Amino acid sequence: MALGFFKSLVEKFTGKPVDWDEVEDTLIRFDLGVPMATHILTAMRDRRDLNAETMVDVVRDKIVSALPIRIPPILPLSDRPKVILLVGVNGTGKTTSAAKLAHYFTSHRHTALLVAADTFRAAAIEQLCAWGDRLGVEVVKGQYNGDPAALCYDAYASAQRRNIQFLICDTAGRLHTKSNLMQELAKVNRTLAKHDPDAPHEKLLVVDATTGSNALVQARQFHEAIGLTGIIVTKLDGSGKGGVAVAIQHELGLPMRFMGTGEKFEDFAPFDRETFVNRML
Ligand SMILES: Nc1nc2c(ncn2[C@@H]2O[C@H](COP(=O)(O)OP(=O)(O)O)[C@@H](O)[C@H]2O)c(=O)[nH]1
Ligand SMILES: [Mg+2]
Repeated sequence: MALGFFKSLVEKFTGKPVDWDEVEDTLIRFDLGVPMATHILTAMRDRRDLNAETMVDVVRDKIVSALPIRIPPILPLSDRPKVILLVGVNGTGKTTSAAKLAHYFTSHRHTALLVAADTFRAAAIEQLCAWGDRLGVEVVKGQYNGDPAALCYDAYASAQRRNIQFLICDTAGRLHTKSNLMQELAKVNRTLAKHDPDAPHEKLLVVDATTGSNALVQARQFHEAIGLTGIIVTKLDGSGKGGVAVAIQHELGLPMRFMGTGEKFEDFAPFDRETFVNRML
């Protein structure tokens, strides 16, 4: 059964010949990326029994097989904090996702500490502190305009001293094209690595599903600059279907760790292939 996004296409082609241009346009609007869209089109052309319904089956099959069945959960380390760094461009949902992650871990009986390492905007520090109050999770904050690397370094020491399992660092939004800001992130990483050579253990790019294929460009550049370990896709409750996450997985091999589906802290879940694909189609 075709749902939502693909429904109009199915209605259009039921009992009619396939308009390949229209199919291609629809696939492009999925933000799956050109290689993936081409792969799907080829598979469709190879189907002898192609009709509106089998067309959706092909899309589903191809998307499903491009995504991992299951992504291993992020588990705590036994002897030291696990550091999760959230990065991305402005407004994608980093601060909200930091709070959601803290809630996710604490609701799984783990301990977490948030770090307000977006020192660019005073409002960002307040925003994270407000989340911390609401969730009962402590927030380490520094000076407005302070050095985020030094702040993360100190926060790690604090987390380690108190046996906190997860240290979640929010960072300032930055354009992937600004190399000085990318260097600042690299410095945060180097500084954290002085405590633990493997830290940050997770470097997650937060991408907004509504920005479409631009998220793939962001992923390429952040990955090149700091070596990402995965992505969090936000605003899947909006008009974006998150196909770009499939493109990012396909091209860069970066798993989608979590899905954000709203502004509340509970609108957040680990990646689940079925849920994701059903939402998409
Ligand atoms: N609908 C929706 N809104 C979200 C989601 N995640 C974040 N937001 C909203 O997006 C806006 C920017 O989020 P914020 O966390 O401040 O982004 P940041 O600049 O990357 O830190 C805020 O209004 C959030 O409430 C989501 O999954 N769904
Ligand atoms: Mg923020």
